[in-house]
Amino acid sequence: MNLSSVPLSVQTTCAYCGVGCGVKATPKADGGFEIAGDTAHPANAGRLCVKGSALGDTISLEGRLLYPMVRPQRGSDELRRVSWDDALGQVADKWQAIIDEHGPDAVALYVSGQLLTEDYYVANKLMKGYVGSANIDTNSRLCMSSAVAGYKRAFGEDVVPSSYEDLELADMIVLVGSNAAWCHPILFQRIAKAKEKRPDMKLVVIDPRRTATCELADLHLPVKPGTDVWLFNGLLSYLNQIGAVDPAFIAEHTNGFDAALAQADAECGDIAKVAKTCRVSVEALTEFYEAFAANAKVITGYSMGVNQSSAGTDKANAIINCHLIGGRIGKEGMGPFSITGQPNAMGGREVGGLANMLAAHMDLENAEHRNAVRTFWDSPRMADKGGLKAVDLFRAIEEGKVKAVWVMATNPVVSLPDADQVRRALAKCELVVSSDIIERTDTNAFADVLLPALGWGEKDGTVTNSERRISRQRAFLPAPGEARADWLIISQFAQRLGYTGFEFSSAYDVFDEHARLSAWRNDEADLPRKFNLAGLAGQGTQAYDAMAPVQWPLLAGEREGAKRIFADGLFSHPDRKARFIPTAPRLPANLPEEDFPLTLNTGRVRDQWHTMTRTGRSAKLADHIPESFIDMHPQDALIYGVREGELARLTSKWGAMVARVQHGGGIARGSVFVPIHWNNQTSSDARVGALVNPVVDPVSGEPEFKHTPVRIEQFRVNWHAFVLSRTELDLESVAHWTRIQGKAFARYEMAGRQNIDDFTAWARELLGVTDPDADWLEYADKSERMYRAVHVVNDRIEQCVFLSPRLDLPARGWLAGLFAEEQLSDLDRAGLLIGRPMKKGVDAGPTVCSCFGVGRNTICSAIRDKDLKTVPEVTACVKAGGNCGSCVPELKKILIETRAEISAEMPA
Ligand SMILES: Nc1nc2c(c(=O)[nH]1)N[C@H]1C(S)=C(S)[C@@H](COP(=O)(O)OP(=O)(O)OC[C@H]3O[C@@H](n4cnc5c(=O)[nH]c(N)nc54)[C@H](O)[C@@H]3O)O[C@H]1N2
Ligand SMILES: Nc1nc2c(c(=O)[nH]1)N[C@H]1C(S)=C(S)[C@@H](COP(=O)(O)OP(=O)(O)OC[C@H]3O[C@@H](n4cnc5c(=O)[nH]c(N)nc54)[C@H](O)[C@@H]3O)O[C@H]1N2
Ligand code: SF4
Ligand SMILES: [Mo]
Repeated sequence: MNLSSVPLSVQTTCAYCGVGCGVKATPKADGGFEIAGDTAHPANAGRLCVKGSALGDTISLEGRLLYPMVRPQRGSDELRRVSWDDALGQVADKWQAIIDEHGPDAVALYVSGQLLTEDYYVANKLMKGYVGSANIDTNSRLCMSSAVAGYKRAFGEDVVPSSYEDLELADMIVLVGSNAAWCHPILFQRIAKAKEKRPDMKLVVIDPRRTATCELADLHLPVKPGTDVWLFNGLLSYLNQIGAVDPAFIAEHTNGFDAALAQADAECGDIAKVAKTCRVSVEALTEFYEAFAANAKVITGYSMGVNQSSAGTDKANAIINCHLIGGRIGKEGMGPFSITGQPNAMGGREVGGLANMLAAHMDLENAEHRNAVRTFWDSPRMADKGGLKAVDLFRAIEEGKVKAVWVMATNPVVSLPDADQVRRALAKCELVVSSDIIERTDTNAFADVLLPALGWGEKDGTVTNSERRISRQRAFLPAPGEARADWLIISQFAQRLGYTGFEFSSAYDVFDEHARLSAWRNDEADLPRKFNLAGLAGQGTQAYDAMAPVQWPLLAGEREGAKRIFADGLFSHPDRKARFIPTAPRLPANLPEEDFPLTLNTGRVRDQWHTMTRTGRSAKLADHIPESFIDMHPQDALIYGVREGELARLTSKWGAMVARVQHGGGIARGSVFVPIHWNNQTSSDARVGALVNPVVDPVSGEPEFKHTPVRIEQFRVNWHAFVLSRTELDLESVAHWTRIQGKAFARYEMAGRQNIDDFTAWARELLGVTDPDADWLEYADKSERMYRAVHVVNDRIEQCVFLSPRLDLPARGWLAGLFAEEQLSDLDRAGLLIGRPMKKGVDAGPTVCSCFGVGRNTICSAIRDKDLKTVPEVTACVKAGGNCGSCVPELKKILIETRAEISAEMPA
């Protein structure tokens, strides 16, 4: 890329979630970039959530993988830098040797919804059209493969029929298994705004947990985990009973109604019975059913609480059935809307990223489709059967059936279920290659060859968001080190293998081929697909570079794509009809039992992204939830002998982890919730994937991430401590630790078992201070076994450590502030030794608003002192919530709680 041609501001797309917000990156005088929302982008109209706003914090080169590396010895930490030529040569030789000896199914690619469409397209072409094996699967298998399977069963094609706008036009929105307030914040804000304008608009949230999303809901149904099919079968039966049916639509445009209804009636015809099974009140369930029937314009949005289940595909179809019965699909304000997670989950679906799909919405198992693609690609060897799905793929690797795996843009040692099995598999695999932007990850630790990819801000191409809108990601940074675009790495590899058809010279070349394939034979009667980018084919590099966000389908000559699909009642099955699918309800595959009495639910927190390789580098994002946790009901904690704030070990049949117990207030008895983000780079023992059962949905192959039986017990330690340090620590002697990124320092929360006799010696060793003359302040209370020490260099705080046998350690926020100061004042030194700030009001409490760094204490005090009564008043007073708005649901909760406290204190 020629940087002199880069305009002052570059319009690109956020690197994170499937909302797909437009971002404007503008260079600053100090060499950094100002990141702001793009007002011209239809997804966000200028807004960004807290993760998007912090993108600028994650573009530094610290920790980046910048050169191709090989690991001379398995299991060793040592990496050797090699040339691209060498690296690709080594991989190609070994790869080809394995194919020659064991056939094409002995090699595999494991890719990601975080690749650009261009990268994804080339990877698929290579495997399915040239290597001749469909052993290419993606982390989207773990994410929305159930939604894909549900759409395909119902519509004959994987098509999201609605647009974001429909969420604003709906009279009722049902969010099933979606914590949109934290996971799709800008979409959630659009819903919140629409609801503000039209307070009659109803929001129903179906989730076993009371999440931040529930703060906006008119009705929350805290269903028993895994019972969604009962709930929606019950709804289908109810809608039929009261006549909320469109008989003409059913007759003309669908098949299978009678069978689906009979299935629903059989077990779910009685509201009281369904309520009991789902563990919700009959009143609440009736309210939901009545509202669904009464409001024609209903959008049902669903996400991981639906997809990540051994009944995920049935859950999706049970929902779609309820829309089909009233013909409520593809029209303004209505439809079953799968909300995708990753920035390019949808692009992956277009290129056929899953092992059981073919490019451009064609089917691998369909000979006609295979022929069409073969001709288009002029491919020497087409795969003719589905490949291994993610969980099976890593099993086949451990069994030695797959002997080479190339992982791209995903971190399976953290994110797959039964994650210790993934470690075993990779340790056994003959050739492990990883393309990543970060050098040290849990997965890279097993790679023989590491290939440096271009990251966000450096790479060029397209992504498709949840509403089928294709947006450009554009580079505004030069390529660092020797990093290369993923599509280029794969193309060069393919050429080394001797394949022609990979002579792409730019992302545009790839995109154009992808667009042409989407239109290829798409007008023939036996091959019609809704997915069509004909209007973007042959547009030329300039138009591609300037491409505005656009939805598909986009037919030849069209400038704007379709907002809605299937309004004409013509679906993609051969008979052009949609299908009702009978969904027989069943419980999760593994249920709690004596040894494992609790159900483990896993998911996301507001300010972290997946395995934290990027968001974990931002101090701003670390504040909201600095450590992993086990959220549980206080009564369960009492029963199992664990206490809030203390560490506990969770164990399942598959693995174990350690984290801190918390009572967030939103969990029903019998369940615990643990975030997915922490891993071996950020904590000693908090990788929750190790516990997750590897059971998958029989249709989609998506794992059951939300329901694993576990037990909990105390994790006994003799002391708790934390360190703030400008240099990295060696944590060998510590029983449990978490590393938290600060501004110019790292914070370590830790706990240990060993008896510490000599505090000073222990602390100096931990902090790596060998100089006996170092400026070292300390305070020790031998009888209380409390200790604190501060290491000062040139009058500036360098490190500090605080230790106690209990959890009564001082607030970290105040200490973090001292690291921003060039010089410690006498007052600061005194405060350090007594373990609390000498100035008043400096403990802001846990961060609520990450954008402005506003803590809970500050917010509560303002509500009390200024008698604030609404969220806008709080924002006006303390700024919290005034930028990205991601914390507004939490502000609302704090406001309600504090106002309740104030009224309780008032004299009667
Ligand atoms: N902050 C943040 N945002 C993200 C991501 C991130 O890592 N961090 N990742 C992105 C990605 S890839 C994805 S896939 C999305 C995920 O977005 P979401 O699906 O909204 O997020 P999760 O937290 O995985 O799970 C959603 C909810 O499902 C509920 N649930 C569990 N079991 C059941 C059940 O049986 N029935 C029902 N109805 N609900 C259940 C959980 O309690 C949880 O609150 O988020 C995207 N956005
Ligand atoms: N227990 C549990 N596990 C889960 C889930 C759950 O809810 N519960 N959710 C699942 C879901 S929905 C998802 S989507 C997965 C996500 O899980 P992963 O995909 O494993 O998580 P990420 O951290 O996003 O991994 C992306 C990797 O790609 C690297 N990377 C970033 N940009 C680029 C690039 O441009 N090129 C290349 N080559 N590499 C890049 C990053 O450094 C990182 O190592 O987790 C799944 N696992
Ligand atoms: S909602 Fe946030 S994370 Fe998602 S695309 Fe928009 S700014 Fe990025
Ligand atoms: Mo995902």
